[in-house]
Amino acid sequence: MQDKIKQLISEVDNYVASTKDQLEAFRLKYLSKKGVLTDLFSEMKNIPVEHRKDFGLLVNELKTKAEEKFQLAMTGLESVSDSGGHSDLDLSLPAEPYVLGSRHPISITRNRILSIFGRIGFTVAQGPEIEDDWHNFTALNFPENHPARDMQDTFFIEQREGTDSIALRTHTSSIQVRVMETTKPPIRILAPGRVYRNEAISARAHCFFHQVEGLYIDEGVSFADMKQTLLYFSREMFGAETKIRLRPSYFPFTEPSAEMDVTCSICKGKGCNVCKYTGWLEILGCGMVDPNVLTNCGIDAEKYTGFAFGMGIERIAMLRHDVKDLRLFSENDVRFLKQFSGE
Ligand code: 2U9
Repeated sequence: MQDKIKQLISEVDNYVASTKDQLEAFRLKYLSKKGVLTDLFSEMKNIPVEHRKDFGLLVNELKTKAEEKFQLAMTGLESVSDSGGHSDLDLSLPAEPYVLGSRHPISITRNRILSIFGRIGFTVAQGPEIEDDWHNFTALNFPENHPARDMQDTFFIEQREGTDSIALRTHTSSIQVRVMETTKPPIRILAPGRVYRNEAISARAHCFFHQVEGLYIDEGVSFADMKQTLLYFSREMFGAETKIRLRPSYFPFTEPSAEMDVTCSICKGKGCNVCKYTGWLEILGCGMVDPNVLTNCGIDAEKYTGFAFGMGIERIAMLRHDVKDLRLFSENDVRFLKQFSGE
């Protein structure tokens, strides 16, 4: 009798059901009320007491294996049709879609700025983040004792006597110096990129941020050209009704220099807490390229003039998206980042 059960166990082990009908036959043979197992359990009382335990263990093994085999085969056959064992899977259906991330708000804002200036002929230039003193300071007319050249303001990598230092660029103007050194005007470029300043990190300041600077050099370029170019940019960026105003300022690399405000796009110039009830928002600095800078970069300052401007991308993104803390842009918290979509 025990040999018979062992043979049944081996049969169950090797059993393969290809159709639901075959599996039903298996169920009827082993697991139904009139099946082998019911017979074997009722046989138990006829087994001599000294063999009953071994008999019981074998019948239980057969029962467990038959049940497991049935469950497994059932799951396997669920996707197989009764007629001929073809799969129900439709392999032509599209795959599960990938969950897409979203572009970073700094990239979205930078791309909008580049696209607006791109439409009036500005191309994009790039340069290294680690710069020498000449391209970051000296060529741009920074006096030797200017505070930006101080450890307090700039991250120096190698600080040497005189004007031989290596530092993380403090503005993307160094890109424009490199282009001017190697290109004959007309020059009409944008210089986007990350810049570094030795500042304590807070909601309003960070040790790195992003800029877009622009430079236009040709014969006869005037302050009026700059004003009109920046008015075009402001209207494209902040809306067709936007007005601009220029306030006199000072930068070592431009003369004359100005800071530019746009009418607050939140309150349309009426005054609100974003513009601190002035109706105006400061968005960029600009000016006519100082003739010393042209000369330093090998451009004839008698023949050519040019204008330049620079803006912080974080500042523009904060105004546009009402972000109150600069640190959010560099913390990579997806709850913040996934709120932005677009270009
Ligand atoms: C060259 C000559 C002149 C670029 C300019 C500014 C004015 C300016 C600031 C805005 C906010 C920097 O990001 S910020 O902190 N920039 O105000 N930048 S003119 O002038 C140049 C650049 C290159 C060869």
